[in-house]
Amino acid sequence: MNKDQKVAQAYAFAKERYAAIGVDTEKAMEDLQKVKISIHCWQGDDIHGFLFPDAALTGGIGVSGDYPGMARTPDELSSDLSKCLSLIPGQHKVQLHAIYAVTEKKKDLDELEPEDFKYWVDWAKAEGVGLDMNGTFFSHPKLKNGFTLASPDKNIRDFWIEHGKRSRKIAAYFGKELKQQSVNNFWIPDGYKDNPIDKQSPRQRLTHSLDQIIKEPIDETYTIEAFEGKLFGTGVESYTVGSHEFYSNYALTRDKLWTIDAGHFHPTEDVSDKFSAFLLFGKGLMLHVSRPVRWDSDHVVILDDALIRIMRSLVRDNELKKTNIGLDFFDATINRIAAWVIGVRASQKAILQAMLSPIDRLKKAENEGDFTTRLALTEELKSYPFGAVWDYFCMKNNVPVGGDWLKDIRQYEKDVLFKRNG
Ligand code: RNT
Ligand code: ZN
Repeated sequence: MNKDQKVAQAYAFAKERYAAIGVDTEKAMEDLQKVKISIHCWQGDDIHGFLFPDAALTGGIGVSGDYPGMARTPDELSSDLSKCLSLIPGQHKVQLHAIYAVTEKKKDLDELEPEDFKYWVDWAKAEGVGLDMNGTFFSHPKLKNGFTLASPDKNIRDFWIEHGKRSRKIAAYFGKELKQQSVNNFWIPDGYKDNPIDKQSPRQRLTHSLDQIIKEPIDETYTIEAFEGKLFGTGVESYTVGSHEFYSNYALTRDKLWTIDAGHFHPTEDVSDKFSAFLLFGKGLMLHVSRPVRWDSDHVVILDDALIRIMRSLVRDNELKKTNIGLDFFDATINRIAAWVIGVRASQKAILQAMLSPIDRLKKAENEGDFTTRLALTEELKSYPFGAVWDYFCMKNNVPVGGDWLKDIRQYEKDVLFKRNG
C-alpha cells in the first residue's frame, strides 16, 4: 500500500467511527474548506515593512530571534508567502500592514494610495487569496510621547487621521479588486507607562479621531473596519487608551467589528467566552489568534487548549460566518515560513476537531440537564481519530500530509533563504 492508500484507509475507519456517533466527516471537511484564515504578512520579516525598513519597532511590541533568511524585499516576502500557501490546505487571505506598500518613490503614511498596493493585489490575484488591511500606527517618528490618534497635539492626531482615512481607501481597493470584503483593522499603541491623571480626555480624543476617519460612508461589500483593544504593552503598563471596553463599545455604537487579540487579555482569561456575549449585540468579530505565554508574547499559535476553546466556541455557537479569523504572532527564533505553516495548520486542525463532534446531541443533553452525557461524550471525543480526517483533508487538497511539509521548507532554505544573507 502506498502512502495515499494508507491515508485513505485510515480515513475510512475514522469516517465509520464518527458516523457511529452521528458525525458526518464529509460535511465537516466541506465546512472546513470554506473557512479562511487571514495570514499576517509581518511574521515574514519581523514587522520591518518596506516604507521605513530601518526604523526601530515601537509601540510596545517586539520580535525575538535572528533566524537566517528574513525577507527583505516585496519579491522575497511574497515568494515566502507563496511557499507557505503551498503547504496549507484551502483558500485563505493575507493581512497586510500599511508599511508593506510598494511605492515608486519614498512616501509617508499620510500619502499612501491604493496604487501603492498594486503589487500585492496582483500577487493576491495570482494566488487566489483575499487581502486584509492594517494601518500602521507605530515604528514612526509621529508616534509622539507614545501617542497617535489620542495625542493631545492636534498636528500629531491629524497626521494619523489622514493615515487612517487612506488605509480605508486601500482596503476598499482590495475588496473591489479581489471581490471579497477586506477587513481594515485598527490598532494603536497609545497609552502611559506610569499612572495618568486624566484617563478620560485621551479616550475622548481617540473617539473623535476615529469618528473622523470613518466619517465618509464606505461600501461594506468591499471593506469594513475592525477595532483592536489591548490591556497593556511593554512600556505602556499603566494605561491603554484603546482598552477592550473602549473598543467593544465603539464597535457596537458605530456598527463595526471588534477585534479580539488572544494575547491582549489577562493570561487566565478565556477569550472564547467573549464571542457569544459580543455577537448577540455586535455586527461581527475579527480575531487575532496568538499565543500569549505568560503575557502578550506573540508566540506561534499551536494546537493548545486556548486555541481549541476559541475554535470550539466559533463552531458550536455557529459564529464562523460573523468572525474573521486572522493570525497575529511573530517569532524569529525559528524558520519564519514554518511559523506561518504551523500556525495556520494548527488553527485549521482546531476548527476541524470542533466540527467533528455531535453538537446537536450535546446541546440536547445539556438542555435536558443530562450533564453526565455531556461530560462523558466530550471526554471520549478527545481520543477520536480526528488526525486521520485531517490527513485525508490535506491529501485531498494536494498539500503535504503530516510533517512532510517541513522537508519542503528545508529545501527552500537551502535553495533560497540561506542564500539571502551576506
Ligand atoms: C499589537 C497588536 C497588533 C500588532 C500588529 C502588528 O499588540 O496585536 O495587532 O500585533 O498590528
Ligand atoms: Zn493583534
